[in-house]
Amino acid sequence: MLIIMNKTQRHLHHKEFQETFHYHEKNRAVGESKTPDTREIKIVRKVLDVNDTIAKENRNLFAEKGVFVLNVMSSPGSGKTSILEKLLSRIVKKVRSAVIVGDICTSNDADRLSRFGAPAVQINTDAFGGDCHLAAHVIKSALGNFNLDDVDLLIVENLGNLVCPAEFDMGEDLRVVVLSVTEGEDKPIKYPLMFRVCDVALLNKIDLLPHLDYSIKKAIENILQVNPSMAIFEISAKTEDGFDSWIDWLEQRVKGKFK
Ligand SMILES: Nc1nc2c(ncn2[C@@H]2O[C@H](COP(=O)(O)OP(=O)(O)OP(=O)(O)O)[C@@H](O)[C@H]2O)c(=O)[nH]1
Ligand SMILES: [Mg+2]
Ligand SMILES: [Zn+2]
Repeated sequence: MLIIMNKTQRHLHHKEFQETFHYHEKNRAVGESKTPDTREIKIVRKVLDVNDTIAKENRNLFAEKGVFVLNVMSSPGSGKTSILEKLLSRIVKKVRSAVIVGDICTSNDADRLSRFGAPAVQINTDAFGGDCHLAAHVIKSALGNFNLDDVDLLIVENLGNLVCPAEFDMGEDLRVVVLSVTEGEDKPIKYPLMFRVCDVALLNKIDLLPHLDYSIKKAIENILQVNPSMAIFEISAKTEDGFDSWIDWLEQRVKGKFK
């Protein structure tokens, strides 16, 4: 049997949603929106509208300060931190970088990334309900840890999750999705929103291909079916295969913003 959840059910795990939900419940007692469906859709819209407003403020601030912002997303363990370690090791001397990492618990990833000399801030969402994504207001409050005048590239590693991080704009310039070859070729068509909103897909862990029944060709077809304009790089964070091409491409994008 196939059960399709509605949009409201999908958002029930978000703390912001629940707060807004209670607020509306109170209003309903004094005669606001009546039908459950209408009310629920309105609430979801409101959460995302508030986020978009803060994302716009973040984006204006980044433009004013000359900061290029990357939002790196994937399912848990696809290799986001490993890729960022290799990226930072190559660019940190020429591009003034800073890092924000989101996880439910632990500072493992910020510890790994701070070894390269760029300031790194770990956000743990456990303290505010275990949220499974970073939102614009969280990034805004983390910015107080940096002097943005000294930052050219701000790298955000989102929580490991292929679903709701795709819905929350943070004011970034570029969205990166990492898909490792151990996850199966069908993820782009199973989680289409993530692949629709991203600008570049990094097919990671290609060093493992000899051990797997995995078709890179099929994975690329699936990505392009969802997002025909996606830039795609086949890489390995272990061997650094493909890194020259994807970092050249990234540098062009960063330069493009400030031309
Ligand atoms: N063989 C191989 N292993 C990799 C590669 N990239 C990452 N790994 C391994 O995959 C595991 C997860 O890597 P992480 O970089 O921690 O993944 P992540 O996406 O940051 O994980 P979360 O932050 O927990 O979502 C680690 O054991 C890495 O060593 C790769 O290109 N090849
Ligand atoms: Mg990580
Ligand atoms: Zn979430």
